[in-house]
Amino acid sequence: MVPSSVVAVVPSSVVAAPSSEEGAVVPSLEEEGVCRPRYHPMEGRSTFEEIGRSPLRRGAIDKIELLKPEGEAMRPDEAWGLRWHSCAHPLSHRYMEVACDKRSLVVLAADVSRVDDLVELVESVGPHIAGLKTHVDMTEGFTIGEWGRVVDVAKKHGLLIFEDRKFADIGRVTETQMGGMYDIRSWADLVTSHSISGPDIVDGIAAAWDSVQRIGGVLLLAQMSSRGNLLEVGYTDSTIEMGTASPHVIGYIGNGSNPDEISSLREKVGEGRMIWTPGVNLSAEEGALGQRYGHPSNAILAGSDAVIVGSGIHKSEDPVAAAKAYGEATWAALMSR
Ligand code: 5FU
Repeated sequence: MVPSSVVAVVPSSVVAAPSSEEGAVVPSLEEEGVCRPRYHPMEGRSTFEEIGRSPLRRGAIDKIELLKPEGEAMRPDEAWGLRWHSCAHPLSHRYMEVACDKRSLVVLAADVSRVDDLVELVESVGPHIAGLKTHVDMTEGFTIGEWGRVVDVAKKHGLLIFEDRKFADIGRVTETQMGGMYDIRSWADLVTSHSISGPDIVDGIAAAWDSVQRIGGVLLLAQMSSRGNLLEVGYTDSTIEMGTASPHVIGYIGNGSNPDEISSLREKVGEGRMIWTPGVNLSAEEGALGQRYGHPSNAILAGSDAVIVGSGIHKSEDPVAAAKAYGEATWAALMSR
C-alpha cells in the first residue's frame, strides 16, 4: 500500500507536543508549518511532528481529480470558519476540503455485504458524498485483493475511508487487530474506537499505522445513536478528556438523532476536533433494532461536521437522488450556521 503523503499546516511552536500522559497541545493553523501526528514506538509516546515547511499545503495533499456536483467549490476556510483554523489533524482538513468540493457533508455508511454492490454504490453516489464508512467484517467471501476495488473507487472519488471497527481492547491487541486478515491499517484513513479500555488503545491504533508508514485518525465514541446505550454524560466527558490528550484523535462520534446531545457535545469539545454523527435520516422515523434518527440539517446546525447516512441512501429506490438530497441539506445547513 502506498504510504500516505497527507500533511497539515500547523504552528511550529506546538509541533513538539508533550506526550499523551501530559496531554498533547492542539495546534491551530495560524502559521505555515507542516506536520503530522506520530506515534514513537520506542518511546511509547505520541506527538505532532514537523516534517517540513511549505506554502503549497494544498499541493502536498494527494491530488485527485474529483467528480464534482455542479456549482463552484467554496474555499474551505470560508466554509468552515473556526473549525478549519482550529482542527490540527491533517485528515480533518482533507475531509473539509473534499466536503467543499462536493458541497456535501455526507459520509456514506455503505452497509452492504458484497464487494460488487459496494463498488457500484460508491461509483454512483461518489460525486455527492465526502467520505466512505465501511464495516469490512460484513463482507461476504472477503479477500484483500477484492477489497482493493473498494479502496480504488473511494480514492477515485477523493473519499477518506473510515472503517467503523469500534475497537475496544487493550492497546497491544488493538495494534494487532489493525493488521490480520483485513489489514485495516493499510487502507483505512480513519477508524472508530471505544474509550472503555483507556487511552493506550489510541496509541495501539497509531502504532499499527506507523508500522506501515501511514497516518490515520481515530474517532472516539463519545455518544451513540442506539436506544438505551450506556454512554452517559460522565463517560462522554472522560472520552473527550482522553481525546484531547492525543494527537491521533481527529474527533468524536456523536448522537445524530438528538440535536441537544450534539450541541452539548460540541460545547464540551470546542472547535479543535470533528464531530461525526450517525443516526441520521431524512424521514426521521425509528430505525430497525433500536436505531434512532434525526434530520441531517438539524445535526449540522447543532455542531456536527459530518452526517453518517446508511439506509437513507443504500436502501433508497434511487440512491443517487437520495445522496444528492442529503448532500444539499447538509451543505445548506453548513452555510447557515
Ligand atoms: F457509533 C455508531 C452509532 O452510534 N450509531 C450508528 O448507527 C455507529 N453507527 C453506524 O452508522 C452503524 O454501524 C451503521 O453503519 C451506520 C448507520 O446506518 P443507518 O442505516 O443510517 O442507520
